[in-house]
Amino acid sequence: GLMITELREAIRTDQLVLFFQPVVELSSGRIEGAEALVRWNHPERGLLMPDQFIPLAEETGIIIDLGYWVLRQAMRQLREWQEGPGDTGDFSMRVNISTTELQSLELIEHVREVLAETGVEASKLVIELTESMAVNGSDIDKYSLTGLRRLGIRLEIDDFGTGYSSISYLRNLPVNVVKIDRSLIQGLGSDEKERDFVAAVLQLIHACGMQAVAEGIETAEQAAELARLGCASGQGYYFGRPMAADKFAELLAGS
Ligand code: G
Ligand code: G
Ligand code: MN
Ligand code: NA
Repeated sequence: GLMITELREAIRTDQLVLFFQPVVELSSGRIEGAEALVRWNHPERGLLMPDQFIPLAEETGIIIDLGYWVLRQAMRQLREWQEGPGDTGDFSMRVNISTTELQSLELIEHVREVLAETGVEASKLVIELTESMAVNGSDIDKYSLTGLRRLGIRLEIDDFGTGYSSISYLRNLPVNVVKIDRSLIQGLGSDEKERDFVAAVLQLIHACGMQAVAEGIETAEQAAELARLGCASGQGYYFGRPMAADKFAELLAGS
């Protein structure tokens, strides 16, 4: 269809654009990284959100090229910020990948290539995958996950708490960071039970030797509560919405 042709064209002609949302160290409020989120600047339809084209890209396999574009663009941007003003010493960049990418034999090679090309240290790249992708456990998935870890990049479970979470699987995953889904963060700040629940989730993550990031933080109370509970990092509208690169650079320069 038309949309498929357009999407291929969009990748080739740089109609895609990355937005960046800050990830903050909760104890200090310092910006410690960004999550790259793709948009499509469509010539007629304006700025399209990922849910309007990522599913199509997945179905058609275009996601492989799209993901490669996102990865390269994100690492180029990181390199630029590393060389610019602001404290970017341990600044990291998060990139989302989808099932098809994880199952592609090219993924590891793409990551290796982009790191070599941009000169970004592997430890500054965090790849976000969903719970079901990590748990699924096909041989190729395991191959990709171990291969990525061997390169020295960090792996993060996205949207934790929304999939089927058996407690025991988490321990055995080759994952460094767990991002707690915003549905678990929403009730924080008003309700004692919600706080106890999030505290238990954080304990689970820490008991697995992993780091926690909370997403969907919308209020100062939620940020303070999470810091008190020992959650290392946070993300959400309270700290900043996903924004264009030049806006993000201003934020960084002022930090
Ligand atoms: O950008 P927004 O906040 O609307 O993100 C919506 C969803 O799109 C999120 O679940 C996010 O993981 C996904 N998404 C955003 N950018 C990318 C990308 O570059 N690749 C993949 N596979 N998913 C993305
Ligand atoms: O699935 P993933 O976590 O990659 O998706 C990120 C999505 O979450 C983006 O669409 C982004 O706009 C959205 N998001 C980021 N912060 C907040 C927040 O504080 N509240 C809400 N409701 N959505 C958020
Ligand atoms: Mn994400
Ligand atoms: Na998420």
